[in-house]
Amino acid sequence: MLKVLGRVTSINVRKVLWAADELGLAYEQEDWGLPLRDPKVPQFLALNPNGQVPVLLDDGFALWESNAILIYLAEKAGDGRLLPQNAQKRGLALQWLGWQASELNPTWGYAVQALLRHTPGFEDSSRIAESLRRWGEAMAILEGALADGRPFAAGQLFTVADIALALSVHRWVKTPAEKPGLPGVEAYHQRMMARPAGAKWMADPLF
Ligand SMILES: N[C@@H](CCC(=O)N[C@@H](CS)C(=O)NCC(=O)O)C(=O)O
Repeated sequence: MLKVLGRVTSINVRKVLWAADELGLAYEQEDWGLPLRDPKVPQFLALNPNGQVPVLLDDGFALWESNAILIYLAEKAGDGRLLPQNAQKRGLALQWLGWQASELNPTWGYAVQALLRHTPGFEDSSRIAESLRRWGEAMAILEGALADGRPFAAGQLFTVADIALALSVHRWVKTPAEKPGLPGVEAYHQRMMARPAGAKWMADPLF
């Protein structure tokens, strides 16, 4: 059986669990990651030298990097679900999957630590404002894409990109701050929440 190593409070771990649920795959989840279980120990570093979660174990095969795991699961069991075979549709799904990690994800760090996690040391109001400004600019790009009425990031098919984006959007929705209204993004969040696996992995207190 598949094993997912990582704590469910991690957005990157929940990406993998959501994908496995969408595909109906059986798996075991094992808590790793601070503060539950330090991944920077030899046993874990042998699986992922970065000492980060998630790691997927599949019959002796170990894979890290959440987006690579999403693609692996879709390739292994999707049969067209989660990752289209058509080159252009697949390209768009991978575009948004990459955009979430490289463009959107780096914007929210300070604001999330300050406003959502209340982490000591994250009280600088100018840095909170700067993080929110950059996050809002990135979210406006997603709003612009959804403005044409498409149900999913890459078009008409729910893909791995939607899993990564929906978890990010959920974090945006849950962050208490003055934020620009993004009606397309809010409707998208509702659509993702309406999926059983979405409701499961975006349920309170997960954000
Ligand atoms: N690029 C990596 C990032 C993984 C990552 O940043 N994981 C965080 C949790 S979201 C982590 O392992 N933090 C250390 C810990 O939990 O102990 C991926 O997408 O898998």
